[in-house]
Amino acid sequence: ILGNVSIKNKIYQDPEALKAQKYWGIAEGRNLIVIQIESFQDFVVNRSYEGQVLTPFLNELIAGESLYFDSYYQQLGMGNTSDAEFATNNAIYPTVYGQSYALYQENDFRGLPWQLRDQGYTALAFHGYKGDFWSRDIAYPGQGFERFYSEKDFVINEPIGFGLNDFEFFEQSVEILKTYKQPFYGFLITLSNHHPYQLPSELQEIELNPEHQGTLFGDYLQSVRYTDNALRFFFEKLKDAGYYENSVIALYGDHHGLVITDLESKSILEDYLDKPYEFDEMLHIPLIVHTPGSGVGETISTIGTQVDFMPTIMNLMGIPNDNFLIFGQDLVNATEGLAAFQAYTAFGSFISEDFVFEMSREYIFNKSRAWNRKTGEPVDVNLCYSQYNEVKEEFAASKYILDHNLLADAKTYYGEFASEDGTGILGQRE
Ligand code: GP9
Repeated sequence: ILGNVSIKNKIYQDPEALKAQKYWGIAEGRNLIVIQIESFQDFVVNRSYEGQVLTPFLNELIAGESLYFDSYYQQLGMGNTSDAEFATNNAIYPTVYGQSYALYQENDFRGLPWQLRDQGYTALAFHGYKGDFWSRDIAYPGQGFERFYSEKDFVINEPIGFGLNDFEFFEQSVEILKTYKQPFYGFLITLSNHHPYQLPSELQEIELNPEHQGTLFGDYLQSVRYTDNALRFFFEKLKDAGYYENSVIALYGDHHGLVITDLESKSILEDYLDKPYEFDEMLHIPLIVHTPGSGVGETISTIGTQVDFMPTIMNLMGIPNDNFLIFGQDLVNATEGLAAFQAYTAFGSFISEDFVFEMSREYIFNKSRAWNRKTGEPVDVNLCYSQYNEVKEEFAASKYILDHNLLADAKTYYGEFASEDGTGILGQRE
């Protein structure tokens, strides 16, 4: 039973009204290249360490023709990196009752790869690790990817950490893209910036203070800079291949890299950031959408998570969404957002425009904490009670939809059960 759960921002989008939306179609007809960057947190963006810029390339990108979503958060269940992919491509929450790719491999999806295929795109996934890791190989056909290039398809030169290094990954991926006609959707998942961030010393560029040498924090900064360099290299390769001008390129972090339960990292980060390092900063990731030649550059601070990616990119690409059950919203045109979490903090914790609410680990509401998002001042948790309940209902509705495989026939389903007032509140269904 979905009950009175409102599935936000979907359904019956009037094509004329869509065209009036801000930035509608600025990337229409272009290739879509999405880079999911391993363990990439937002705090490194536009920041220096001892006078050394950590992400010079991303900073340049943000200062140019890019939308930078600076209040964007990860959306994971039990599937970690694979859940970041799942939420991003489907605008639905992954579950905490297993790994969504494996659990729902038989489901019918209507996510971004399918939507773009309907527009004549070829949808391709790239990742330089074992194809069966996180059940990607069995999940991707259902997700809509027509071909998955995994470890066995790459030449593993000079591996770092898990395997293929980001430079090789990008270079070889561009060569593979060249074998396809445009337009394509290339979904690329990087690997080098993976815990424990062990970069060969000759590739380390950041001069660390002695107290940060040999720490996870110090290693993370080195590794982040390496990945930033690799991204610059990738963009050069895209230009060489003639794809750059005709592409919209989105980049985001999949999830946290330094956890608050690692007390050494937490302590160093609190010094470095000059504020408490809590779950809200840990789960904070960047999203950058670069549209060369569009003349559009802006920082958008509406709160969102990876479930908001698909509606956001579809607005930019000028594609009406026919996936009737989505949980995200277009962050360009939304006036208010929400980031609600299931994992890496207590289930039901959230960040609203006003508050940060952290459910207690014992799931006792009165023991939970809340603070003002802007000032950090404590606030009465009771102010968060109704929103906490709404968040739990949203997660339950998302799980119901996945458990009952309702995504693909949602159009019919909506037509049959939608409220007549067009609010998108679904009726009862046994
Ligand atoms: C493995 C890579 C890392 O293929 O995506 O996954 P993670 O360990 O970060 O979940």
